[in-house]
Amino acid sequence: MKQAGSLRTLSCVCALSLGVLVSGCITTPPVGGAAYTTENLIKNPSNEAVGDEGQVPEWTQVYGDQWTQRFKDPIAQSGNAYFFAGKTGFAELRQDVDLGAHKTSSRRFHFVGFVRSYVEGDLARLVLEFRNADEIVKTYDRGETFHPDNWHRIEFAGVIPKQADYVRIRMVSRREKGKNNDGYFDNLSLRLFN
Ligand SMILES: [Ca+2]
Ligand SMILES: [Ca+2]
Repeated sequence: MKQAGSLRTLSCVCALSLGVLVSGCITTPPVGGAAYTTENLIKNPSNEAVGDEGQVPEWTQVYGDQWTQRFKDPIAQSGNAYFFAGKTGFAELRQDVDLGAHKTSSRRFHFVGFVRSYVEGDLARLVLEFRNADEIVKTYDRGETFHPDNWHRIEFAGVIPKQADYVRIRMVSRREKGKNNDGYFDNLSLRLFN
């Protein structure tokens, strides 16, 4: 779907299924009357960017070296592709988002991401860590999830800790059966607001 540039980061592909909104459209902060002060701060947030062989643009492979785009079985939550760890037992992909430029203008954050698993039992976990050079100031973590039937929305919101200089976003997947590590991720967003 082609969209004007200014709209693109604040919108996503919406779909109505049986009258129920099933997409991850994120247009307002989870606080009444508030408005976002930033666009999505995560780069390549939906794994639509094509990288060099063995690379996922903007993301660091902490565990596993087969992170890549996956396109079907299941289809993506947003766009054409999503994050897939390949034939690895345990895998982690991470991105650090600098808060420095935004700390004086934004007090709160809103994170949304989608996870899914293959039916055989592999697990997907999304973690948000507010950090500085010395320590992890605050962690948001729902633990390992198993949602084989649909994309499951994980959402965190709160006040940005004063001591935090950046946010580390971690996608962690663990294989339980088969060759592939089938904990999937898609359509991540991190926006700030007051
Ligand atoms: Ca995607
Ligand atoms: Ca598997």
